[in-house]
Amino acid sequence: MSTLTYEERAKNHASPVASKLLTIMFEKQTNLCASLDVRTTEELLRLVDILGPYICLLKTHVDILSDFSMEGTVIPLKQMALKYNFLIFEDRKFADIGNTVKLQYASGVYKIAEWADITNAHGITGPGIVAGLKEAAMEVSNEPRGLLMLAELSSKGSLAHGEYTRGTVEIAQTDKEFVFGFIAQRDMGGRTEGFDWLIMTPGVGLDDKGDALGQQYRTVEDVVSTGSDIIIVGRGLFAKGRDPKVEGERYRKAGWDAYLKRCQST
Ligand code: S5P
Repeated sequence: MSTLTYEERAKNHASPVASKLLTIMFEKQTNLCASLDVRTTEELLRLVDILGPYICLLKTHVDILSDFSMEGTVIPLKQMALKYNFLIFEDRKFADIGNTVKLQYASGVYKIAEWADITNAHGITGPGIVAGLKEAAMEVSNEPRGLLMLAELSSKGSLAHGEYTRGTVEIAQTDKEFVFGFIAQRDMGGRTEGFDWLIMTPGVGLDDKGDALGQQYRTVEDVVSTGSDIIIVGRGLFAKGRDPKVEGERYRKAGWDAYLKRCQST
């Protein structure tokens, strides 16, 4: 795992999106990504306005919104991203052949490539998925775009381990500029071969062990000490009875303290 500072990593990263993100992280002193799975744009924007100061990244699932539109959802989200200085990650989990994901990423109702700095994909279909998404990114956007591969999952009984995870890492190696990291539970290596992958880890919660549908939570300290660079927190921030402002600062501080501890361990 990397024991370099986010600032050091930002300077040398092969991916412009990763550099931008690492810069935000050290400037704002946060490695917290808020995952806001809510049903309306109003609720999404309300939470982003509270959590904005504490996050480096906002993770969305725009297909959950009942009222998605470019005007009503994307434009205000982009304004908030500028105001609070964070990037946007649409957690689309692409999983089809290259030609199909290219169309899904650029077109349809959501036009993800037009506005999301980051998206992600499964390795199940092979390296064509990276090539297809990259083509869409280059055709649609003048802004840098970045891709994360799903190497491991947080849910109970996940099939993404062992050979599957290793195969996904090999797919990630096919494009050093576009693929800059993984959704994973631990470090994925690669540093000796010149890769500085960012590890983003969901399934993080300080108060619960999991949910009734297979989600499993680990603590902030646990995931950062095994190689996570960015903690992805959803219901821990905004579930019923929780104050997102209080939890935003609590998770930001826990993530940052765990990161400082890791940097000092060398
Ligand atoms: O392995 C995974 C990968 C992802 S991207 N496990 C996950 O839970 N996720 C996503 O992280 C999931 O889709 C959800 O948006 C978020 C976790 O939400 P929480 O409320 O359980 O923290």
